[in-house]
Amino acid sequence: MSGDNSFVVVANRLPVDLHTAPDGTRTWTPSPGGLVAALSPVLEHQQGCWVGWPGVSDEAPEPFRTDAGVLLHPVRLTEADYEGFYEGFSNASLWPLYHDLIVTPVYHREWWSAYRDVNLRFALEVAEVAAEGATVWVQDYQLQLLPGILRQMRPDLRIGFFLHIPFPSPDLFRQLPWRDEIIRGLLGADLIGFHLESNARNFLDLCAATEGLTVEGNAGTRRTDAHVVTHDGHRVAVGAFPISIDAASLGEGEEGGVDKLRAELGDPETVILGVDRLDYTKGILQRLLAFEELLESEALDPATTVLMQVATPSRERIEQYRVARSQVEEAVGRINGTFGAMGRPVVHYLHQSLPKSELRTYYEAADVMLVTPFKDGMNLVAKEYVACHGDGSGALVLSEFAGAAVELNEAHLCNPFDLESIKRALLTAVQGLAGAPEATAERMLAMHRQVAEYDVNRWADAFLTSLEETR
Ligand code: GDG
Repeated sequence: MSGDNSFVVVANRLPVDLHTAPDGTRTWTPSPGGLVAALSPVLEHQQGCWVGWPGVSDEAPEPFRTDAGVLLHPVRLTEADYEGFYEGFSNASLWPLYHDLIVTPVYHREWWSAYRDVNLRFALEVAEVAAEGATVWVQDYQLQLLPGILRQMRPDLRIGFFLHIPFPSPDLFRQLPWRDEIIRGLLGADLIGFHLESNARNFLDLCAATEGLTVEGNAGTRRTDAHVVTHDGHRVAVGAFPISIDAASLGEGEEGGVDKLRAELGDPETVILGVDRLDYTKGILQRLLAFEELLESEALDPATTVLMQVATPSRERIEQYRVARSQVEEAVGRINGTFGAMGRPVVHYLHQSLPKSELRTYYEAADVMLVTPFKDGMNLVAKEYVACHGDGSGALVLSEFAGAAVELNEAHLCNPFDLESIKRALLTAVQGLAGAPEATAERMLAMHRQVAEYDVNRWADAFLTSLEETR
């Protein structure tokens, strides 16, 4: 069983959206995104293939080529698959476990069995489309069994795996009932990439403590000095490859857009911004509470300060996401009830996904960006904000627990578990804009250089070069 694609990307989600016209006509259109942008050059150059779920249960279009020649190969998932594999095991078991138990993970045997089945189905599809000796790049926590299954089916393939979320410490990981299967699944790859050296070290420590595995070397960034050797002699390289953004995909800001937005907000002196998927890992409630306390203590003035929070709808059928949403919305209501005026809220809140161009205007307009996750693999929002402030304007408040804090260490770092720490960082950032403009600009420019130099293409190149070197 083999196809004719020499480069195959596999991700839970295929980069397509289903559009239904008013007359009911349905069309599948390629959807842009950071990962697509990063991988497009290789995919297009090699006329590669992307395997994934098209985003709608119980149906899938026939495989089709994008205008640029990339083959999109859908994997059909039933509603039951979606519930057990995606909402259940991926997002109610693995997601909280890998984000250090911010909420309690739930483990169900039926979810695990759905996860195994779906990983097997993905493997069958990949085995069908991949050419002899092809390079296959598997993305993220939904597909951790795929490398192991694929290696058994197709030992000729060169398999890379990248984890987009953190990898927890061995002590936490060991609570997973199917820990051995996951480790073996991952070790089917030739190269396993994480965002940070600390994630890679967690994985290496876990392997070192697992019978039959030996670990050589230490994890490096954008290179692979570390290897895990399995009992049958298969060598798996392990490294840290911090993801970044495609500055070009942020597009151009709308001419005059910033002035228009600030006027709509009532021309405040200070605009503070948060942009997140509505996820309990992102610390949205905590930042609202910190903002509220600063208003209460009159450290911030509601007449001259506004907070804009964009919370993109996410995983809405999972109980803990519903709870997170209602807590956030209750806080927004309370803060506006206390500190707003008619027609002049102090928190502007959207529970919607905005077009990228609009998001860019928000980033440009914001004096302070608040990024306060309890745990985050990287956090691209922080990097996108920095990318929009190449003129040195603005300030970034960033959680120490976001992967991005390793590279963006000129941000105002805070501990999101400590409201006082968020308050301090936010206030320092706001006051620094007027009080220490040069130092503030220097910090932003240093971060901008970092993001401009290590963009998402560097990430993809570094990973794929390391993967080639394992041959
Ligand atoms: C996972 C990891 C890691 C948000 N709202 C809108 C919108 N967005 C875009 C942002 C950004 C992306 O979504 C979010 O990326 P993050 O990195 O911040 O967070 P996750 O979704 O949790 O991503 C994370 C990432 O994978 C990559 O490896 O960094 O740690 O959790 O690009 O701009 N985009 C549009 N409208 C919105 O309203 N168009």
